[in-house]
Amino acid sequence: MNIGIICFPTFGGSGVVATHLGKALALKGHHVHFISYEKPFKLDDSTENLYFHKVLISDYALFDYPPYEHSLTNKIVDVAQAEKLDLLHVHYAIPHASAAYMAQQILKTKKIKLPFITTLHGTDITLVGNDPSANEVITFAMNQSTVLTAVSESLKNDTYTNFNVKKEIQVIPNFICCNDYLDQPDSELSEIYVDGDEKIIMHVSNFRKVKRIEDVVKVFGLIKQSFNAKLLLIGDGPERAKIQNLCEQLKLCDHIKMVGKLKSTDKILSIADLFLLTSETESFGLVALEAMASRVPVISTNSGGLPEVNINGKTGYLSNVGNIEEMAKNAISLLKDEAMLKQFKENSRKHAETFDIKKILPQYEAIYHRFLQ
Ligand code: GMT
Repeated sequence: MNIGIICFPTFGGSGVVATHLGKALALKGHHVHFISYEKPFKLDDSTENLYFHKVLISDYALFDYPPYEHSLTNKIVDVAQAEKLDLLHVHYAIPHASAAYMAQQILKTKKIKLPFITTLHGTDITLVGNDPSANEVITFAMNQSTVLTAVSESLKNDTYTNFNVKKEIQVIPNFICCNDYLDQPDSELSEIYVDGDEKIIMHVSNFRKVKRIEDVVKVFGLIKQSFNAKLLLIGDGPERAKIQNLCEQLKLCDHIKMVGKLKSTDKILSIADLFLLTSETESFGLVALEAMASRVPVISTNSGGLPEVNINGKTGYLSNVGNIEEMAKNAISLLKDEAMLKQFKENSRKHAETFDIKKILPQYEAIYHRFLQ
């Protein structure tokens, strides 16, 4: 099949999922065409059957805001004709679903059919899409999608609650390739980061407000009172300066390492003892799943789709948003009990395996085949 994939190329779960999906499809012999304004950061040059088409954005003095959706639509139409696309799979509804719809209508005038599947990822529904400035367009585009999927039951319910969506939403969860994650802590990284008997607490995100990283720092501060521990903060984003200030205020700077953005986290996750995810809302929490695949239990909030990923009392613990004391208490009791920690590590890996790409890919392929029929 010739498949077009639209996604954001930047650091973020939706782009990661889209890229891994594209790579897996290419390995199965499909021709996969990524369309975006930059090459997705996880896409390497060397894979057969994978192509990247860059959206060129018009830059003219009249535009304070260059019309990206317009340029994207044009690119979809071009690629669909040149590469004879059978279907389009758009990740993150804004502005990808409405661009896909517009491209579909243009192609229709040329007697070309282009079905499109829209995968909802989270903030396109819970934050950005829910804004009055976006609601009408996104609702229309979701209803016009040939197939609509969401990455968790929670996101599906949020979509029906917040939008007048008539279309059936199929839940296809995020996935990981379990083989990519290590069995044992990476010894080189342990040498760099772990000092003696230190416990490693980890957080990975794009440092946006929704992640509540100040809670990560505060939970760590409480853990630090019971253990020799270090917090590794991986990623970067708008909240970074605020976090730095808080570390200084709490006199934790010597114990917190801002590692910055990493292209891949599979190795560094292996050296963590616990993973913290304190988000206000999280449609799924792909990073939590990645931690679990690395045998790292997760202390998280219970918001959005997190309870579908992190099983309370088995792979980690869930708490209400902002309940720093409870999160710290759970982390400390888990770190104190070696046997229980070992059991949680095993449970985490086992549960992560239920989200392996081998189980999830066929669900997308089944949809694609339905299109062709
Ligand atoms: O978390 C982010 O800010 C990035 C965002 C994205 O669109 O890349 O992540 C969302 O999609 C991921 C992949 O489906 C989910 O695992 C994340 O939970 C979701 N983020 C939120 O809902 C906040």
